[in-house]
Amino acid sequence: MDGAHQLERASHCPLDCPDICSLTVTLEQTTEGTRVTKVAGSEVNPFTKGVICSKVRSFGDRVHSPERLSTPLRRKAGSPKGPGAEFEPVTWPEAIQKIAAEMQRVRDDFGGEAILPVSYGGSNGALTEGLVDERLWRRIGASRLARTLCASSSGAAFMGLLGKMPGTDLRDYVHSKLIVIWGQNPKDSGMHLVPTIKEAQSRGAKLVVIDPRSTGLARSADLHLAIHPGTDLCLALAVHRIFFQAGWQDDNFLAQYTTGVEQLRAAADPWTVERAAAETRLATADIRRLAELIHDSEPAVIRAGWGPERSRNGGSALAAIYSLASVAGLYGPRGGGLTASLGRAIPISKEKTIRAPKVLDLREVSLNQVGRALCGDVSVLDGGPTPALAFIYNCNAASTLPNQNAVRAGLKREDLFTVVFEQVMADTNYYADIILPATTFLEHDEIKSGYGATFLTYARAVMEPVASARPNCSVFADLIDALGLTEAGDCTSEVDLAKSILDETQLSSRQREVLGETGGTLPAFELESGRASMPFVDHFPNTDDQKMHLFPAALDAEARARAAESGAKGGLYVYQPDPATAAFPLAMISPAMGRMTTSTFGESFRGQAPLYMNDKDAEARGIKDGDKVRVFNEQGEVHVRAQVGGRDCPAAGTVALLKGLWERHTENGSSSNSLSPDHLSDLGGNACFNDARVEVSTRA
Ligand SMILES: Nc1nc2c(c(=O)[nH]1)N[C@H]1C(S)=C(S)[C@@H](COP(=O)(O)OP(=O)(O)OC[C@H]3O[C@@H](n4cnc5c(=O)[nH]c(N)nc54)[C@H](O)[C@@H]3O)O[C@H]1N2
Ligand SMILES: Nc1nc2c(c(=O)[nH]1)N[C@H]1C(S)=C(S)[C@@H](COP(=O)(O)OP(=O)(O)OC[C@H]3O[C@@H](n4cnc5c(=O)[nH]c(N)nc54)[C@H](O)[C@@H]3O)O[C@H]1N2
Ligand code: SF4
Ligand SMILES: [Mo]
Repeated sequence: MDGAHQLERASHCPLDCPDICSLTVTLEQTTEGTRVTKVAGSEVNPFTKGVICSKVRSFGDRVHSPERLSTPLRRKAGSPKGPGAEFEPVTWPEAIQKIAAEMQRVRDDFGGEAILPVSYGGSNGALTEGLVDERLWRRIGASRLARTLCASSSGAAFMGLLGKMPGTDLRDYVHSKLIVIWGQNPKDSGMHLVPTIKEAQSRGAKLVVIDPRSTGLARSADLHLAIHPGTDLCLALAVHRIFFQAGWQDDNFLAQYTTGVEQLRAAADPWTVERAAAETRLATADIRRLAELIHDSEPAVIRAGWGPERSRNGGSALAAIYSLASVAGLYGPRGGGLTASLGRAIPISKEKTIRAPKVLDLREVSLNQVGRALCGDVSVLDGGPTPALAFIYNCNAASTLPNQNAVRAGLKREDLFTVVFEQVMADTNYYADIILPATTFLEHDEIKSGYGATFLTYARAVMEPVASARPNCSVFADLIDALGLTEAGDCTSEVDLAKSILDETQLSSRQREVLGETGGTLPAFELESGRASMPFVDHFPNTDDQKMHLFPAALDAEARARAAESGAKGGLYVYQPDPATAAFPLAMISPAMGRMTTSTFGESFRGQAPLYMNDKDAEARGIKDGDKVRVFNEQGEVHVRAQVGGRDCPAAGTVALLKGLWERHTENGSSSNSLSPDHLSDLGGNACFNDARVEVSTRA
């Protein structure tokens, strides 16, 4: 093109992914504006080493997508909410004034708690979530939101046992002689671990994969345990019991660095290999082999993923897995130990920058129960009013929240005023009264603390916002202004907010220098020598006595209270049985897919998603590969085609429908979340997506 001008800019990927890649973005500037022509990996991040996933290589397609929002929109008068709703453009000042007026009205009529913010972690770091938005919610007295959609079972378990403490650095896995990938699928959801595992394998490491599906990594493993979903607790406790019975436990480590081993041992005692085999549907010999491999290998490392946390037993399961690394004495040698979900390279401090006090007595709604909350179900309203205004941002709620039919029914309420602040025309938008266009990470500044690769990054926008899209912080600042809630000293510009956060996070001057003013990556836990800091060698649990608590009383009480809600007996390490019934015997899981990040990029995923089924389950139901099927339970139903056997096939008794699907990706517009229950996990109140139990039949 005439007069086209190319330039390259450094950035970082802040998408919800453990890897936090460093990027080089190529832009073409013409008289018509700036276009992203290439996104490539850069060498700045030593873990991702210039390699990135295909989603982000084509990120220009998202930035310039025909489905990208270019202006604020309002629902046309008379157009019903939901799929097919029609919208018309409005100006930014009109949209802001309307939203502010509605917030004021709702607060006057029903109280601030009738305003419900609904947000999660789309592509969001420290500048775009929980900052100026949080300032608004606190000042206006909105409902608090328990953002427990993900990583809260594992987070609660990790915090209770170890406190905030980095695990084994993923780069150190090359030194391992045994790698246990427990409920993670790095090929699709954190790809840079795969070459590290391959490298370790080429140096003689053995690989164990614990996953109901026959993933690529599982097929290349020395031992694949195709566990029944939600039963990792039984497996982990059985391995503990084998260790204790054989006297394999590392008594020196346990005495020096832990408390509570006797209680853990008592909890494991009933879990004979035979009992665990019955619940997990694994062979007894395989369970024993797992224990033997862990005992015989040094260094051995466990990578605990997110699969095991998404069930009623999620917290206890993860706690038992974390404990296993200590009972087996895996810490010490480089390449040994455990890595968990609780990453956050450097915990970022934002309280002073938010500039509004936390109000703990405001009612709290669980993000997992937003559907029922919007429908006015008092059992999830915590004594507060039914929401009259929902402000949805950083989250494609109609796709990603459990109990999808309740979410949709709630959002269809005509007496609910709904704002959706989005980058593209996602499913949730169709339920909005006002839609606001948001910038992508190439158009706004971001600070991100990685949760897998342990780096802190600071990246400035590489281009001007597309059309009239705006970053979260400036939109929330405008709303605060329009509501008359601005206070002297509030900072609102991205640069000032970033400076304030970095000051508050108390980085040393050396760290600040490494991070730089843009494009910098700060390794969080590196020693002067350049070696990654090692747990129980260089750093220790962040608990009151610096020891790991294998049986924290607070977690036991929490799990007990959760079980009591449904009249069951519970506690830490107490297994809650499989929720299958004769009518709905199959477990349905909804794992991550490589081409999307939960529902992000749905606009460019053409075609439909299959239901993955095991040959045995298909045969028992007369279903053949490619058949049209109906997947259903008491909560909802999904119409898709079956993919029987083959890649990523689940074990018999389990079916899989990928997470994050949009309406267009199934025949009846419903996704796995129409089948996922909205009860909460034993610890941390996590979503229990994988507790869905279903039946499958053919359809015409
Ligand atoms: N491309 C891509 N990358 C992503 C994401 C994405 O959607 N797409 N999502 C991001 C997010 S939000 C997260 S939280 C992480 C998640 O990263 P992962 O931990 O990989 O999460 P999942 O895909 O949910 O589950 C991992 C594996 O657990 C298995 N699994 C399911 N239930 C169980 C169980 O009960 N026990 C065991 N042992 N395994 C089970 C599944 O079959 C799956 O292969 O990935 C992040 N990265
Ligand atoms: N059935 C089932 N459902 C699941 C899961 C499962 O395992 N099974 N996994 C769950 C997990 S692990 C997670 S983490 C959640 C993720 O659920 P969500 O947080 O809803 O994640 P995304 O689907 O990525 O949607 C985020 C949206 O935020 C928008 N966005 C991104 N950046 C910005 C920004 O700066 N400003 C604004 N205003 N918007 C922005 C994106 O366009 C995108 O549409 O989904 C959960 N849903
Ligand atoms: S989504 Fe993950 S793998 Fe892809 S570029 Fe971002 S950080 Fe890297
Ligand atoms: Mo997640």
